[in-house]
This record gives sequence, C-alpha cells and structure tokens, in this order.
Amino acid sequence: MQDAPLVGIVMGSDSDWPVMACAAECLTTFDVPHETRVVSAHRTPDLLFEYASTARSRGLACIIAGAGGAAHLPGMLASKTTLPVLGVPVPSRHLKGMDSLLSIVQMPKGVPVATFAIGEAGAVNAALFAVALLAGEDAALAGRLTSFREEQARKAAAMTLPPQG
Ligand code: RP5
Repeated sequence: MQDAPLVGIVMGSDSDWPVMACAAECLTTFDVPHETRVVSAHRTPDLLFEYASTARSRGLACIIAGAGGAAHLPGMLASKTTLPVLGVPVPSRHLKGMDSLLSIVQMPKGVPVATFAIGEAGAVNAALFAVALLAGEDAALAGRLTSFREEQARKAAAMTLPPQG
C-alpha cells in the first residue's frame, strides 16, 4: 500500500503540468509521498473549497499550488486552510509569468502565501521547501536534504571556467 500523501501539488490547469511536474519529481527524489491534482479557482471553485478545507484532516502537511495569469489559486486555497501554502507562479503566454508572480506574491496581510520564483526553479524550490518543513519531524529526510545540499556544493566546487586570453 502506498503511503498517504503529505504534500498536495495542485495547479489551475493541465497546461501547468510541465512546470509543476518538476515539483513532483523533486518530492519523488526525496521519497516524500504526494498527490497531484488539477484544481481551478475559477473553473472548479467548489472543488477548491473542498480540497483546501479537508487538506489537514486528510493528513497533508502543506500544499504547493501553481497557477498562471490571474493566479488566484494559491491565495484562495490559503483562505480555506491554515496549512502552509507554497505558491508557484507559472509562466503565462503574454506576460511570461510576471502577472502570476505579482498576483501570488501580493497577498494582503493576514492570509499568507509563500511565493517562489517563476517557473521550474520555483516549482523545485517549493518542493525543497516542503522537504525542509517535513524534515523538522523526520531525521532521515533531514539527512537526505543535507546530502542534497552537499552534492550541490561538490558540483559547484568542481566547476571550471574556460581559460582567459
Ligand atoms: C490558470 O490559467 C492556470 O493556472 C493556467 O496557468 C492558466 C491557463 O489555463 P489554460 O487556459 O491553459 O487551461 O488558471
């Protein structure tokens, strides 16, 4: 039997998946059980309310929410749960995700959404942030996160640049 999901990854459309898949892949690498769903703030608002209001009782520890354009999904989820909501601005066709970023990051005070970078970097960092949250209660996971950081440091230290004229 699969472990119950600890992280919910939701997105406004299947067109967000290429970006949000990066968050899912990262959580898989760390062996963190997670679920992935399309939940749209404006197309399926009732599903959004149900998803957010039952997330804690279903055992989720946080929700990673990706959306593009008006990008109200993360903020609306945060309005219906006290779980941490990690917002990922998905690049949009015309404004390249600046619209998504400004929408997600500009939550009025009182209902926070932790906002990450536009696109894949944001999706991966949101997943790494979720790992860091969960690692507080899970020593094995904390060890995997430390190893991941050490590996990045090793790679950076081994980088060489082309000879200068
Ligand atoms: C948002 O509208 C989604 O998060 C997506 O980024 C954007 C466009 O959705 P589609 O028209 O591709 O379904 O709700």
